[in-house]
Amino acid sequence: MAATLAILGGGAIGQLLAMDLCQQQHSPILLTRPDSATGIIRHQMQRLDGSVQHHSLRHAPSNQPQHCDAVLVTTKAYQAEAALAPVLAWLPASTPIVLLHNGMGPQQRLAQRFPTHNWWAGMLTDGALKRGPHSVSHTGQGVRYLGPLAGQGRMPEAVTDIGFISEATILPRLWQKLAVNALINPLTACYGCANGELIRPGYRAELQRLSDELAAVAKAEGITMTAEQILTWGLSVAEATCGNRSSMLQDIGANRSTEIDAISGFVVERAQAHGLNADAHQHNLTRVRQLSNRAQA
Ligand code: KPL
Repeated sequence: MAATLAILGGGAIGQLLAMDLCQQQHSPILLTRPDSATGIIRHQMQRLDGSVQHHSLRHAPSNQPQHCDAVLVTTKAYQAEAALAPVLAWLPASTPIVLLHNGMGPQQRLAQRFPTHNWWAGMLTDGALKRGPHSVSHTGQGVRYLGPLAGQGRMPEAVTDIGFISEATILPRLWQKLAVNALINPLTACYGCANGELIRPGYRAELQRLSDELAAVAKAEGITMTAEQILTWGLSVAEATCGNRSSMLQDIGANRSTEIDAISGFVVERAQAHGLNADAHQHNLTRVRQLSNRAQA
């Protein structure tokens, strides 16, 4: 059955998911800034095989009530809470909200602050490049997972139609993605290099330290992942996306805020809560904040 999914966040991933939904005969709504104009806008997407597709997407301001079966949040981590505020004012509490940003922290804060809402979280590893406000390229096929953050409930089948695999417990997947991001994103941002550079032996000691610290923090949080697994995930994603510039490197280059607080910042915060050492992550947190302040000055 055709479903209406609202997408909050019109970046590369938001556009990619919206186009995938159209392709599967669903009707996404792109929620735009409060008080912006409503309208039908033609979007373009270049698929992995190079073919170009067009679909007309409904745009609607996020502060205007809409009928929708679920909300997919594809903003950056640091935007999620503010972007959701106008939506939570009209969204029925039972409608699932799926948080798909990198890193952690906003998921837990939102679920705690608004406990009556139906919170889900997910992660995807697709590569996508925003070519313009209405144009995106799918640059890498990834895997997509989602699951309830708190409580249970049903998710419209539309998410399965666009490749999401449902997990009863989503936290281990979120930690796995966090681990990959905590290894790749700060280092590529600090060294100004493509992801694939990190495979070189010169980076191995730094990656190993980050993996060791992260494994200890995850264990204290009840998540089983060894330092070896973390290092292997980091290196294999760096290799699979070797030509890519990480989202954090792109954010620094474009003078945007970065997701460092939800990535290294989250690791440091959880380490402190357990009295554990996370000096290597703290070092990355400090360096990226400095770079970001300099870029935005
Ligand atoms: O998620 C990513 C990002 O850049 O944010 C990775 C997996 C590191 C790919 O670039």
